[in-house]
Amino acid sequence: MKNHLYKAKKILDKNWNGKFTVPSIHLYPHQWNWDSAFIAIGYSRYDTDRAIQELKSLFDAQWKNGMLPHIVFDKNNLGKYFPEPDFWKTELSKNAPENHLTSGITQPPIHAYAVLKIYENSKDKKKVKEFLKWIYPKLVKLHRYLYLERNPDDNGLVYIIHPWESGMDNSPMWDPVLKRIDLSQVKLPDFERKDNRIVDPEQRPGDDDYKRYIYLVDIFRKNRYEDRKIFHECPFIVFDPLFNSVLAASNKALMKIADIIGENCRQAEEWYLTTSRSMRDLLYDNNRGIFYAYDYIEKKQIKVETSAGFMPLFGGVASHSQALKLLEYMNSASFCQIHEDNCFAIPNYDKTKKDFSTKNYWRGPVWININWMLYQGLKRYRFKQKAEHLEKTILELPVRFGFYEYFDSRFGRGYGTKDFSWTAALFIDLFYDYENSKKVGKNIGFFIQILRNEIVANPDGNAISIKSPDEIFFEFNMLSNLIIKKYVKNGSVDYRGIKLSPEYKLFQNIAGKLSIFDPFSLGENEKKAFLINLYNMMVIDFILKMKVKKSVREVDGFFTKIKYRLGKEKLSLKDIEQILKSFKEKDKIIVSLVRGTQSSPPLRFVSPENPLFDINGAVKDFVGSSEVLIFPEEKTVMVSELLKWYRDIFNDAGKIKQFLKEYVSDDRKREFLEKEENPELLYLPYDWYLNN
Ligand code: 9WN
Repeated sequence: MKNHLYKAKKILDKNWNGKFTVPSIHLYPHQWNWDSAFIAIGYSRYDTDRAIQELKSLFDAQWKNGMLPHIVFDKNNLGKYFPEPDFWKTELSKNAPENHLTSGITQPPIHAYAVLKIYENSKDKKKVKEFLKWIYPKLVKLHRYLYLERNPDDNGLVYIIHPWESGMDNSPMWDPVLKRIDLSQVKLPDFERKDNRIVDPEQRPGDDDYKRYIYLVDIFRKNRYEDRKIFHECPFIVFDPLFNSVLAASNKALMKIADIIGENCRQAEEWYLTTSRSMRDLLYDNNRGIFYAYDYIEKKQIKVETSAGFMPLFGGVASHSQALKLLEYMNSASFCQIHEDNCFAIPNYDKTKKDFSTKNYWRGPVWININWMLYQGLKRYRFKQKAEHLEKTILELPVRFGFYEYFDSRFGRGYGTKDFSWTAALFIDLFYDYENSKKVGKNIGFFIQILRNEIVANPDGNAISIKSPDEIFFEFNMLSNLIIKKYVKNGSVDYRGIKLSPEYKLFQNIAGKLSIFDPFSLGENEKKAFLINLYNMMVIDFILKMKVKKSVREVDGFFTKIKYRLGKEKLSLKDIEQILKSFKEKDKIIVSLVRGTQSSPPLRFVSPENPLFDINGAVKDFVGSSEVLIFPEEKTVMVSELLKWYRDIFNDAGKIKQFLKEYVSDDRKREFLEKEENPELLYLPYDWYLNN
């Protein structure tokens, strides 16, 4: 993947014109508003100066009333795009900037969010602080403009006046509103599209949509871009869940920026609270489990389900119960279920709708920026498994198919323009994220406890009277199952919750009795399940007893020096692993063990009745996670370093191929594993961070 990081940076270099980065040289040869914010996030990982310059150029063209235009035109590059300044005629507005040519509408205000990222990712905080001081008043001015001019009910819901303002131009969400615009009696200004000469028209918005886009711009021009007048005349006045979620996320970021430079952040906090409250109240539909756009003219929700409806996760707007419903709907056949065949991240529209299209622009394909925001949202709400799955697919798409503008939601193929800037930039961002998370634990930055002598972690439990082996077995299973059910959500373990729980107290008592229990007297299935559960529960117990904060690596000897008395023996995690390696499913078992790390599969209880079912489930999760990346086009398989440690089991690429084949859900990948004799095998670094 390093090679692709290089390619992504090269794309940004190619699209950089010395002042800003165009989204694409051919199709979009000017500066775009939210594109530049995503691009700056990518730069912030390796070139702070460029990231800053990108946003400085954009904000130089901010309107006098605070509006940030959706396009800033490159005067040296006119004539290649439509509509350009001759059509927008923004000079009609008293608010347009003097030294820049711009469009007259805006886009989702993700800039404060991007600015904070630049600060967080920078090495020279002092220098970036200067930039924060420069841009902070401009960000406030932008948000103030939205809350003053676009907030008709004063409830924090901000409206957009054009589909281009949503960034999701021909989203099916806008159909009901656009359809109401009757053009039969209207004399439209002359115009000529350029986009569908560069890109296959099948992948672009239709002419009916374009006519309406132009009709709306004509209204704005006639009203000299005066918001109050446009509000009364424009047939498209809509509360967009994406726009408002992005605004909420940016308000949160603005609060942090204010804090860093010593400004008062009360206003941003108030904006954040009112917008999110109103979104929860007015845009959410509990039956469907999604947020809808709201048609302000008809005063009703627009019941069309698109990825914008999940954006309240990104904005931190959704309540806990709403977030769970969003996850449920997002992770279903309507969008993309983990392990679903032929599923390439979250498409832009519900796949089960009859007008869903795998290739038409915002009517079904997969977009990297949208998936990147959903990934951030899933992480924010700690939906670990889904977040990981998404991270992996986002990274995979450009590697497999190229850095395209959008991707076919069924076959992954790239559409729109090639070498698209935000695809490259957000790939870079995720790549660094991914690499950094894998480095944790290798870097001995935290306190290390070196265990010289062995520790027995299950001293004799006198608190309970002697129990029979049967009772011990029963209670051990019951308590392990209960703890996992109660304190593991989406693969994350709530260690603090376990520590304080009555179940953990009881578990320790029963663990103290394991010295009178002989696991070797159990039947084959029961023994297998017991030893796996024991391993996983010992990991939890050791983490708590050793007061591990970030990683089991804080304890040198975690796997070898801490032991449980079991029957007549004292066994460490390594010893138990050794016993487990004697089972014929040793390959699956090794992969399914939960070592208290981010690279482990989500913790589950293995049932003594049918252990293989749960073991298979864990392996499937592992193969579906970012621990395994398969690139048929590049004839490459990347797997967790874990498999390298167990070379005695996974001795070569052939064995690994064989192993993965059974669990891969994507047809193309399975086919590749079946056919390819010699795939290149690369190992991914192990993520030692705690799975909490
Ligand atoms: C109109 C630049 C922009 C993105 C938008 C995307 C597309 C423009 C177009 O390209 O819109 O603004 O001509 O289709 O829809 O999100 O910012 O990449």
